[in-house]
Amino acid sequence: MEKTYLMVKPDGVQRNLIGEVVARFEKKGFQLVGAKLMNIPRELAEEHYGEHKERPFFGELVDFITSGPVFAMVWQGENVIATARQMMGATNPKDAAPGTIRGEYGVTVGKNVIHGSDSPESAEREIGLFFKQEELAEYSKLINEWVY
Ligand code: RTP
Ligand code: MG
Repeated sequence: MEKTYLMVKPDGVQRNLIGEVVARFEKKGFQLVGAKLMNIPRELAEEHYGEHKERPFFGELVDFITSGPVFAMVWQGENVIATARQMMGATNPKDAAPGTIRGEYGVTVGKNVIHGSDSPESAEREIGLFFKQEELAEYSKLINEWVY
């Protein structure tokens, strides 16, 4: 089953939005397979956002993501990578459709509440950066026939 890495960013944690975010993905029909509240070490943050290393906002991005706890999660389900990105909304909350997480809860691009992997390759990479294999749960019944 396809898996993705999602993370409530420090702004979302401080604003008590963990429950709202988790509820949306649960209600959608996806399965939570891993989760933890953690502070991201600077090195891990730089690696996670490595694709943005040359961008002018890289320093600020790393400062922000390490500024407080994040809620790191792995979710699984059919097309979960692309669907989660749709549920998150556009990167800049000012462009994010109403009803999406960023559209409902964010205002500025720097504090946009949630991160989600953008491709199968980044999902695999990011899950590996944040979780050990033994931290990911396995469901005895992978397919819920009321969803699929
Ligand atoms: P994310 O990686 O956090 O899920 O967000 P994303 O794919 O929608 O956007 P991405 O292009 O990967 O950018 C990563 C994060 O960098 C911040 N950003 N700031 N100041 C700026 O112009 C700017 N542009 C991007 C955002 O917080 C974005 O989520
Ligand atoms: Mg991204």
